[in-house]
Amino acid sequence: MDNDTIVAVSTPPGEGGIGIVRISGEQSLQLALQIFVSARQKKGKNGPDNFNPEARKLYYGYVVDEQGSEIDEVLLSYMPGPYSYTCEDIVEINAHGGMVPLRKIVELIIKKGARPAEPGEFTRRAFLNGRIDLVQAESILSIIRAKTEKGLQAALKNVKGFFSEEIAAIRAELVAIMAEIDAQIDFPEEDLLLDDRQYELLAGRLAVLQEKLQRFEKKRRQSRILQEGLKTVIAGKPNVGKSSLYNYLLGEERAIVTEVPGTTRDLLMEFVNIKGVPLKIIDTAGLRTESDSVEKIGIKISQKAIAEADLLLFVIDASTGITAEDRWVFEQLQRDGGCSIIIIANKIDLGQKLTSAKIEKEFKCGSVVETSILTGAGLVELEDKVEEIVFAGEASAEEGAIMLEARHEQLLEKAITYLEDASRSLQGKIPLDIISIDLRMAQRHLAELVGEEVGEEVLDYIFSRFCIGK
Ligand SMILES: Nc1nc2c(ncn2[C@@H]2O[C@H](COP(=O)(O)OP(=O)(O)OP(=O)(O)O)[C@@H](O)[C@H]2O)c(=O)[nH]1
Ligand SMILES: [Mg+2]
Repeated sequence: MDNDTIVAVSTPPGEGGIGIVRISGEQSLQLALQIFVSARQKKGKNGPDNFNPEARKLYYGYVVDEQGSEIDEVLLSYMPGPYSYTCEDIVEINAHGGMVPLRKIVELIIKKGARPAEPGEFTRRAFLNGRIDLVQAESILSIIRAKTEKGLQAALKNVKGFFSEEIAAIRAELVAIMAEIDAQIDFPEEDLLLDDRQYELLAGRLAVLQEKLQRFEKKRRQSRILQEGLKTVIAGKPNVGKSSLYNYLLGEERAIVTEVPGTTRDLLMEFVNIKGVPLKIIDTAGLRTESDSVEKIGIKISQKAIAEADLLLFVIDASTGITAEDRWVFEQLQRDGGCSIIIIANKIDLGQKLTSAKIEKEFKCGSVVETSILTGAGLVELEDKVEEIVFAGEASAEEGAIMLEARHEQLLEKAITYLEDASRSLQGKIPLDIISIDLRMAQRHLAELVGEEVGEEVLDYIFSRFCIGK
């Protein structure tokens, strides 16, 4: 039932300095007091029945089981609704961090009458009780999962309601336009019918809304990168320094580097943080046509990774010049839709047969950086380029980024399509009641975005991705 009192460990599993048990619901204080003895009570300074915690204060004491033995030394706080995370009465018990005492405390509370919380249920209650909307709830998940400072800032902005407010403003304008159109439909007297200029004005207002929504939609790529990491594949013929570059970006000797061509055979993958951008960085086997059977398998796997990359780091040897093998590798990197390529002319310390201009002329694609992993030349420039590509032409994450999930993108897309249909109908002077239907649909999708018209299944899906205790 939805108004049950629920309980869970809200800190991550494993050992920690402290762990927190959270209880939410009408009975939370009453249940907690059945297992808590304050230090003052213990010393006999207060009778056992008259401990009554004030809101938002910390009380030092002990959790005791039915036999009266102490389970843990704890701090208890009470946050009465509606001024709490869930808008319900919440009690939090800060205990020592081990899983055993924490589990024991949860068990005791359950015995007294609470039920274990489901994943995301605390946040779900915050949503159902109207404290946050759905976008904010989802952003809490993004905060939990943020891999970098930039991702965190973007998610935090959503939680504070930035994105929701923008959507609310767009909806308000949409509702105003709908009201004007409905007035026309309801009272179609001669003098109320729209003239050309009014049609144009309305179309203009719709175009502004469309543009605003499209700007959000574009942020999806950035969000995905901040959430999942930019899939970055280092590719090139054997022995050009791919694994050396991988190790440099990771800051540790993770991949084997030798002067033997064909050293790397397996795919190696790690997350790194380059200027606040999370990269899921992948080192691959050098690509070549002549190879033994083990290497052939490695090459196959490399090709698959290349096909799925967001960013390709194509490494060539600047000291020897572009070879037929490089050209063959470059062909492997080409594909429909394209993705970003940075060409890395490495080993410049050995003398340069190649200039950036020559490389650009040859490949006519991507930007070129000259590096020496041995001396460190050009590596800062490379990091700058990566950042530039991720935030190409857009404001950097600090001001610009917001977190958009696939669900948001789909709804934004649908709302935009309905607005486009409405604009087209306005221009074609199609009867107003048809335009009105499109606008209503657009508005409905925006309502679903913030969770106003959303089904149980969608909620189940969203909150199931949370951990228990959040
Ligand atoms: N002089 C010089 N040598 C380098 C540079 N970068 C890498 N090397 C050397 O080139 C050799 C090959 O480097 P790796 O990083 O193993 O090359 P790879 O592209 O991963 O090679 P495979 O895994 O065989 O495809 C090693 O001996 C490295 O020390 C550089 O900038 N300058
Ligand atoms: Mg290698």
